[in-house]
Amino acid sequence: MYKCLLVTLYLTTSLSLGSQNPSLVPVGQSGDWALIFSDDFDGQTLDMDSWTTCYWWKDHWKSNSDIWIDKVTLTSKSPTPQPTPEPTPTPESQDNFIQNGSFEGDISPWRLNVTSPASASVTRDTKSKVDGSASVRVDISKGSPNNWYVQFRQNDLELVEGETYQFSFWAKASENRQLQYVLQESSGSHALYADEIANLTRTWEEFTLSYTATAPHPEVFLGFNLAPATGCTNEANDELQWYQSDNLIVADGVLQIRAQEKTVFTLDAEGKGKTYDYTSGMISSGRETSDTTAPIGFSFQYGYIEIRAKVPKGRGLWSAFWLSPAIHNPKPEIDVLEILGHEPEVVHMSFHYSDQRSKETWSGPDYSADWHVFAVDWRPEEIVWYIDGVERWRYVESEHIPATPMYLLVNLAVGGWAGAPDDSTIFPSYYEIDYVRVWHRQVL
Ligand SMILES: [Ca+2]
Ligand SMILES: [Ca+2]
Repeated sequence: MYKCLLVTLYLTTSLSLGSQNPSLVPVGQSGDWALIFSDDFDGQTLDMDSWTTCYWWKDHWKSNSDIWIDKVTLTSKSPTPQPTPEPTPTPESQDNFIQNGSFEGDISPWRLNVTSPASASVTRDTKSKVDGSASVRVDISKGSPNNWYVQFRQNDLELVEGETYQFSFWAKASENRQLQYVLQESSGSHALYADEIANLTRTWEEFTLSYTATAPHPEVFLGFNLAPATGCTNEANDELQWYQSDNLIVADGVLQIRAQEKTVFTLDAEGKGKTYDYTSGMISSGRETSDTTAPIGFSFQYGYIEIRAKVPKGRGLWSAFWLSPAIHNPKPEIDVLEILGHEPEVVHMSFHYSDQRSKETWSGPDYSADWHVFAVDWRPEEIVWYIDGVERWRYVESEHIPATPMYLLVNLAVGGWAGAPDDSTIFPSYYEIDYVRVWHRQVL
């Protein structure tokens, strides 16, 4: 079974090896090696036949769902005193600056803006409503990298300086999820005057925000940002980044994984709204679904795993290269390389099995200053870590050595074990990868 697996892997990956030098061997290692996986990042974009760009548990963050909105009002909380007091009470609806916030009949004052690759449609729903004869339902069929890619809005509002406004609406969703509601400039710099996140459930609930205009705002829209950002993260480590594939840049034979300050809102594993202040990137040769019967990109059992990389320096940046089981168990885990940006001269080498962790560190030069080669030789009886071709740690408790196929992961996390970034951390920062290779030792 194991030999069949290796043969299959060799055949399926040999296509991508192209005209590469067949005599490539691991740095510092002699012997007879078969290259079973290789990516030199020589193309214009990431090779999506070799990699996925999220963890397999990204299923948690599915964003396709329906959202209902009704009874939208924008009122002036502290109306300007009238010179002539009006004896008859004014109906509340006359104070509403929103046209057809009840979604009666024609909803043309409203518009749904959808930017590719997101996909969504809007309809009136006469079956579920808070007031009048209908609500509005937005059916999101595809998420997007940015939270404003599906936006339901009404333009042509004007806010008076010094006035306090109350923005209210009722909403629910087909599953627990969120939306962001905003009062924003509709031209110029698109200044965001006020914004809040609403955590929607399947039950109608009212949401409000109030805003005092600090200046005259002649061109304003009231909007609902409906599509949580696509991507994933690793919540188990309290990491601060949201992984998105636009942070994976391939150019000049190098993959750059970019960490940047960018705010996205999305859902956590429980479906509650959550905002991330950073985005970054990861690549995995594993699945992009939790379904373990689905084919996996590349996994292997035993081999020599090598990366040539230049890690970023800076507090809060956590560069890693590691292996995880193809059967989606959290352990065992082999960490070829972990470097925390505030101590870029320290390489962490770790092996996790059941709830145990064995680790060693190696202090060398500033690994952010130049390219270095990090490798692990995973054999049935031992795991050996190499830095620039020199052995730096050896784990020999053979009863704990993983005997299960594993896949590759390369990622740049923000926060978590590395702690939060501080004012000295530079964004964007880049984790640069020249190549990732895996060899099998030929058995004669
Ligand atoms: Ca209504
Ligand atoms: Ca390269």
